[in-house]
Amino acid sequence: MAFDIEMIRKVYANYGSRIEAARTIVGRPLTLTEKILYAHLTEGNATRAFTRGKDYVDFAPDRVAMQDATAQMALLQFMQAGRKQAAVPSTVHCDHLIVAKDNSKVDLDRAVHESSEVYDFLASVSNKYGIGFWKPGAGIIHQVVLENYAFPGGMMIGTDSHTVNAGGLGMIAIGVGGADACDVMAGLPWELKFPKLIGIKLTGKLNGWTAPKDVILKVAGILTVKGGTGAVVEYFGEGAINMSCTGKGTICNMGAEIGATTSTFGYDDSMSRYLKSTGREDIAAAADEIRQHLTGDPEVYENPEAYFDQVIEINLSELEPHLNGPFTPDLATPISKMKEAAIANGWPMKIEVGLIGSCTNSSYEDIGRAVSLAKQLPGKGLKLKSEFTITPGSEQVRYTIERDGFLETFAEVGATVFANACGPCIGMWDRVGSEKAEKNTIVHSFNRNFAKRADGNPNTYAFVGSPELVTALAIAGSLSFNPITDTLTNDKGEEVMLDEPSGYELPPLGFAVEDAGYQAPAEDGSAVQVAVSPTSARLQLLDPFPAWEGVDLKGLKLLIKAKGKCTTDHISMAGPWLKFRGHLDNISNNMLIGALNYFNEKTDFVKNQLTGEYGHVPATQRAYKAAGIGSIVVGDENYGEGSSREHAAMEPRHLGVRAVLVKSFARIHETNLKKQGMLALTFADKNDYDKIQEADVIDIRGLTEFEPNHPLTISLHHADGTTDIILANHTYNEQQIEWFKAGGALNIIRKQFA
Ligand code: MIC
Ligand code: SF4
Repeated sequence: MAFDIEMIRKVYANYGSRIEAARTIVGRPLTLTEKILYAHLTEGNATRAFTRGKDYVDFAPDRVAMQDATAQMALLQFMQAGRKQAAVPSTVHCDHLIVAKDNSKVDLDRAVHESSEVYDFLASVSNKYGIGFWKPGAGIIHQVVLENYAFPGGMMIGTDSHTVNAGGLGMIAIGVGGADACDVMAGLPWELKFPKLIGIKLTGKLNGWTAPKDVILKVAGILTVKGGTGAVVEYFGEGAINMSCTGKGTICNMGAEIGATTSTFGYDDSMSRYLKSTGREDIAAAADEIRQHLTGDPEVYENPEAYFDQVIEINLSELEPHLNGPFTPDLATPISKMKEAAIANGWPMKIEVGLIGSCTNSSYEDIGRAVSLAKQLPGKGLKLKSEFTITPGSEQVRYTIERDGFLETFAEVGATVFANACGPCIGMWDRVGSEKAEKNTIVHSFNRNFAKRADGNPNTYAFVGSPELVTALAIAGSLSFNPITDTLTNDKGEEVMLDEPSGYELPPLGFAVEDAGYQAPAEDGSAVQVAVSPTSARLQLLDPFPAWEGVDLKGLKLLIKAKGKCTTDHISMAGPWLKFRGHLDNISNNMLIGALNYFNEKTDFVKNQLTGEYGHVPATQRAYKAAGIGSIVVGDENYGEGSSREHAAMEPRHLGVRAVLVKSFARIHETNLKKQGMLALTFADKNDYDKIQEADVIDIRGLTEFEPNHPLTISLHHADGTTDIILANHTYNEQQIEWFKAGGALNIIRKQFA
């Protein structure tokens, strides 16, 4: 039986009437996205139609998911909210803290030993507050959620940007910062600007070497890393119906890489098959009963231009396999053009490592198709030319692929199987020799490939592709290989071709698992003690941030003017820093160390305006803090792109940065800044970015009249005695202005429950 089936039945019982009310109010047929959103209004039945891209709306999500690296901060905040139990079904997943080095068993044992303090903390908080706990080794949050918790038509939030993966099972699933999760677990509404809608019509059918991954790689190429900002992407058409549920998950997962709020697909037979094969016949039956509500209205899909803000059409029958990268997930190259592109750009042709798995691509189908290639090696007289690794997404998948002989085949060709965890995808990869910072190429089936992400080496060129393409490339060992047209020379000197990959959508013998790694919480957790040692290096209870002092902010120093791409990986790096995710002061020592200083093109090297000397960003900021001086961070386009980690907002807050002024923001990061009581501002005129000088002293005016839709005024006092006055826009609504005034949203919740 499915988890929380009663909750799901309750959601479905109201579905028809909620959608009817919405259709009447909106006065036209509805997209799936609108149906799910209107069915989850805090107020119940819709009483007004919302304007996309404009209205802030209160929603009541059905559930919350958190992974260990973000759950620590989310739960430290939740512990202050004064609730006895999480108000909605919630789960914690231990997946981010396991370093991939030797093999799954050794790596897992090491992690359990090294991170026991954090795991014990998460387990006891979960136990106390009625939260389901998935132990280290159980799998990656999004795979475990897809297998156990996602349900068509549901709405969830999760403290990880790839929460959107659950769109593969027809949910609206959205990545948020821990403070948002804290609100929902505290029973408060969750606020989101009503999204714009991008419709993607899929025609035809995937075939040969092309995989679901190629759909999103192509979409990323079209829309770029910013193109989905503020929008939900809804896929439809016969191509969607022809695709597996887990393939849909892959597409939705990587929707995070185009900045989309989330992506989703209408309920269909592939979802029903997946639900049944993962032991959730009850959900499939319940969904079948309200099937028409769990997909967009037929009029919408017949005439999408009239209902979506933007429509893209992709013919799957003609789609080519793609490789995206390096350094950004939207640089899309069809495999037939890769050789040319690599030569033209000087990308290292030789592939050192191929890595498959991750939350994006570790379904039975993915691994099965990859194994179908590995199986060909002995018969064709071929060997892997690159190293090859597999990170299964969950213990259920791992157990099943072991039973079905896949792992044995991988072992025979010399592949390494890492633990069921994020591993190399999040820089938890102890890669031999990476400290030498040699220029080299890797290919993987993960979703992100920002500089330094996988192994900390800025000279690793990482390309993203489907598991089957990554496997073929690891066999060939070269970026120039196109498996559709090219031959490989075997051990007898013959030219051979790889046969097209093939595999089952779902395990013919069904999924199996011995210990999935789940730990249910106590019925009544009130007696459970949660201990945080005051001397711990990894956990630190939170002190409330101070409230706004009630006056304009004057005399702020420019901390850094970041140039170009500044993702959350640049602002709060992962990898070795993940171990401090529960200790705000310690993790603050990584603040912005990856951002490029506009004035000297160096990372982690900024001018301390008090001494005139150059130094590390965190140390410089600590000096300002010690002197009681606020500061400001300036950034470029899509600042804070990437992850949901609120550390990227809490660290500057903790160290005394007052405002972040950029050309544009990524959605989750902007909200995270607001939640933590920071000023998140954008240049009214993007050219004003050029007016910011290295030794500027900055005032922010208009805060005493801070109100929605009114820009603030910024004075830039330059070192030469001149001043520029510019305007800064913001998207704060009344509620968010209250967060700013209170010094952070949590200060308000604390009072409510005090
Ligand atoms: C990521 O893929 O970058 C992460 C690590 O999963 C993050 C969350 C985090 O930083 O903990 C994400 O995508 O939100
Ligand atoms: Fe983990 Fe990578 Fe997925 Fe993030 S994208 S949840 S780090 S596997």
